[in-house]
Amino acid sequence: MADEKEEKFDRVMELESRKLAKEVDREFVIETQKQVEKNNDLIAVGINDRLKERGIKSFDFVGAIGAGKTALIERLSEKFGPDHKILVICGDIATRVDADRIQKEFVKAIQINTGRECALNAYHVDKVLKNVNIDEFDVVFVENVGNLICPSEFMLGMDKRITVVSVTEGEWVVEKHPLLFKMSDIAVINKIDLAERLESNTEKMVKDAKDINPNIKVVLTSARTGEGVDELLDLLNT
Ligand SMILES: Nc1nc2c(ncn2[C@@H]2O[C@H](COP(=O)(O)OP(=O)(O)O)[C@@H](O)[C@H]2O)c(=O)[nH]1
Ligand SMILES: [Mg+2]
Repeated sequence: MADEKEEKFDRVMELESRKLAKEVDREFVIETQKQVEKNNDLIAVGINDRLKERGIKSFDFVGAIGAGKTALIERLSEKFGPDHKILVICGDIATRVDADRIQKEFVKAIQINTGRECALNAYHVDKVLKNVNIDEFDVVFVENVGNLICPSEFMLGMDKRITVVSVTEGEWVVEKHPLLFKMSDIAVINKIDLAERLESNTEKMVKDAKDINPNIKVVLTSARTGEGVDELLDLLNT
């Protein structure tokens, strides 16, 4: 009980330091945040150089909890097949459920528990890559902590960012998260096997993604039936 109180108090302090900082401190807080983002980008560039020079393909998946990121990574790993050695780095606040689901003979899954952090950053990925023999792998997937807000600003040094939304999240989910779709190369609209039943307006979701980012590639998938997964694989490979 005492611990719970302390935890809540810490949280309030944290929010205060950022949002309620006295005017004189506010500049300092913003500067520090900018420096953190700049350092993140430098680490991300280093990661991508290391992977590219070894010919390793790399992809990071962002999306809300339950959108189907793990299910799609499982499907894609199967498609790459046992002749590719795959490393998956999964971010989650507390559990290793996803890593356990993904792990296979030719897929090594490493779970990062971020605790209170709502997104992975390049430092997390760098640390993992420095602790494995990356020359063993042909493909790296990263599954970010489930949410559509915090990951936007932190690139992870992968070749392509894939944002996954599902038809169950409602047709406004894309337009509500413009920054993330600006920062993504591919938008996946998943669970299309449920679209008819939910009367989802998938055309609006596709249009919103294209309006936000004219360069984005959009693909409709069902990780349940496998529909669209080959198309997604083609987009990863091009
Ligand atoms: N019907 C349907 N269910 C799906 C699909 N993709 C994932 N799911 C289910 O949705 C739930 C969440 O999927 P998961 O991959 O864990 O989502 P994540 O939190 O984004 O990694 C699981 O019960 C999956 O079986 C899909 O395309 N169609
Ligand atoms: Mg998952």
